[in-house]
Amino acid sequence: MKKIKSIVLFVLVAVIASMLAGCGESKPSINVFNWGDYIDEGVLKEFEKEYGVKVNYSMYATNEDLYVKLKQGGESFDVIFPSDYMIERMVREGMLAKLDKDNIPNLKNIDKSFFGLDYDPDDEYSVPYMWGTVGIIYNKTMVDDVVDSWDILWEEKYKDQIIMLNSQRDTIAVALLKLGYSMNTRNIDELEEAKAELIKQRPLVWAYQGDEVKDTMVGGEAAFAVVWSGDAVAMIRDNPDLEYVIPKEGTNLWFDDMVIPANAKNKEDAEKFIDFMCRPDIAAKNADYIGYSTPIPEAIDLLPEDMKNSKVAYPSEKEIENTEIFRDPMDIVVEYDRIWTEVLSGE
Ligand code: N2P
Repeated sequence: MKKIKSIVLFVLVAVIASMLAGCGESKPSINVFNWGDYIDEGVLKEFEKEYGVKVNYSMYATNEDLYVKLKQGGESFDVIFPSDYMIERMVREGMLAKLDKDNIPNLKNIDKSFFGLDYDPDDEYSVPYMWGTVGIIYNKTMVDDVVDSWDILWEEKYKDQIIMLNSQRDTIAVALLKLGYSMNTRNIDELEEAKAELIKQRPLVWAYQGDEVKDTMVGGEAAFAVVWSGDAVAMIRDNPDLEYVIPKEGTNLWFDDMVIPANAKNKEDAEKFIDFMCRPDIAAKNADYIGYSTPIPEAIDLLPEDMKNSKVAYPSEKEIENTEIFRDPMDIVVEYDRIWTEVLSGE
């Protein structure tokens, strides 16, 4: 009798265990691949709770890293966050899926000025996530000069006090702007001149940094850094000695959007996720946490006063008059790769 009881118990435990395992398997999931420091992970938890969809979250550092990872295959992703020029390239190369807008009703919350931009003229593939500018952040206690030009990043006296962005497109653009050229030039001589400027600047540069720049500047370890505006907002919040400037030669105006790769395995839940991120309360929570600028006016209204009124996050039309949006370099992308490798190796 005792033996029968324990057999029954064993079978029962085995059945429950296999049911539980089955539950785990059937829970849907999405693979979300985003820039580092670019989401409030609490928002991911909220999505998982509300939709019963697990989010597998991983991160990259630059558009180029994202592109390479996608091309390598292996892993597949359901939502990624490339910038304008990279979206244009990915569409051209058939790497993205067209969105079913019926599944993204919260698109209506996005300001109309973010639609119809050159990188996705019919808004078929991308949903705006964050936007911003590129500028110079500097520590007012370490700099006496007026900071209003990219030229200051080539001043001998600031040797080892300068941080440049560890991002090929952004850094080559700074040199092009300094020279008075378009950041979208297709002229190889101009690109070569930009390369020479960056190689000339190298001995003055303490490091080429990505997300680490926030700790460097907040900790007062360098006088200047080229940064994305949202990171500037986050840094100024932590160290009021810092100030952000858009140089007079102009700068890059950028847009990072949510898109779905063509080989995504769970497009339906990816669209739910994108829709969730466009809810004003969620977009506000996220933008406040990361410091970046949301394209959703109702979300801006929900932000704390200091953030809502930040000229760094929400510049006036006039302040961004002298800006350019990156375009896909198409065939000359190989020149960008070559130039960047040569700049980093100092050749
Ligand atoms: C956040 C990266 C922001 C990307 N760490 C700017 N395009």
